[in-house]
Amino acid sequence: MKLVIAIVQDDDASKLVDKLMKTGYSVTKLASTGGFLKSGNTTILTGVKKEEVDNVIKIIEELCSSRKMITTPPPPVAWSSGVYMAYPVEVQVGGATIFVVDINRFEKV
Ligand code: 2BA
Repeated sequence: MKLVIAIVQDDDASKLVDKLMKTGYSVTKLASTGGFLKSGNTTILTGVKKEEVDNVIKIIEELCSSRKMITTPPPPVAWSSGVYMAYPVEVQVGGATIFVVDINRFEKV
């Protein structure tokens, strides 16, 4: 069994969860925050059989779009008394960042 962890944009999360559920996969949706943009994204967890992983990734690819965002990165949490110059930057936020990890043991009690 494998755990597919997908970090997706909030705008794509609902339709992705709906599609995964309709296809028969169990899903957990977590509110998460990207370290760079410090803005919300969504992390989807789905535990599936090894042979289902490619299908899950295909569904994610179909429903999650890459978008350009122009943003001003926030200042570091702790910065000295120097002047902070904030420049807008354009970043390409991926459709999804996906990790597939082995599950050693899966129990429902
Ligand atoms: P964030 O960390 O908020 O990053 C949002 C986007 O900002 C990234 O899109 C990337 O295009 C850009 N970016 C990130 N760090 C940067 C940096 N140091 N300098 C310039 N641009 C930078 P994605 O790569 O598609 O990542 C989207 C979200 O997926 C990330 O949000 C983060 O929450 C997660 N993520 C991506 N790679 C990860 C990893 N290796 N481990 C854990 N989470 C990851």
